Amino acid sequence: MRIDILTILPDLLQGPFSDSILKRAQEKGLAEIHIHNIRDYSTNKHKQVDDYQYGGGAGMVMSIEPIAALIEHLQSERKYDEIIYMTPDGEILEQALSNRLSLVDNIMILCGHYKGVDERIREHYITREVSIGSYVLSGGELAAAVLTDSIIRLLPGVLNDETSALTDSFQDNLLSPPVYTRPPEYNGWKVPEVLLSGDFGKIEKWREEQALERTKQRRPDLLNGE
Ligand code: 6GU
Repeated sequence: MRIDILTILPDLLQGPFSDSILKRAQEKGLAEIHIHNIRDYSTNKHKQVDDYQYGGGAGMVMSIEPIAALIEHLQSERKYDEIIYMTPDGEILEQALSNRLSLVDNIMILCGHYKGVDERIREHYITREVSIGSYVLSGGELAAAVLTDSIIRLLPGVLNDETSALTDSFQDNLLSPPVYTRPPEYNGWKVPEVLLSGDFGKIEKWREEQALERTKQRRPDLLNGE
């Protein structure tokens, strides 16, 4: 799997991919993440990547030329399964989308900024528009990092115990049950007896009940298939 991220703020994206699971996935050769600076494709004297919007109004718009040049440069090298635009007016990211995207080979992700990109980019290049929730971020970079993380961790071999992505919250529309580790008692606060019982049948049943109860309490929408 290869992910190319197109941004005007490449430094903002270095951190999330140089640590922990995403770093290891790249070191193991399971994922390649390439960050491209849109500004490098500006032919403008001042390396400008935005401009005033036609029709007037506050806020700059990301210009078509440098983004189109970068997209076409990448497309000349390989075929992309998806070209995703990160924008607050996109489809809200859910686990099912990450699951689907984890099965393709090449993804491009364009990070939005300012008032957004020239609409012609969306019309002619973008195959999918994604938001990570109903709130506004300063730019699409953090959202692109969230989307990338949610995809890469699903690739076979990325997590140490391959089954652990399968038991994540949301994979079966259930939240995860509570977890505990040593000590068995702290400040008088005890770990549930059943977890110390060694009876794996009982433990599994308890976890299922807890997961269901937690989902009913916190996210009943998941149970209703909403
Ligand atoms: Cl993808 N971009 C921005 N700017 N804000 C967001 C978002 C994306 N998703 C939620 N809020």
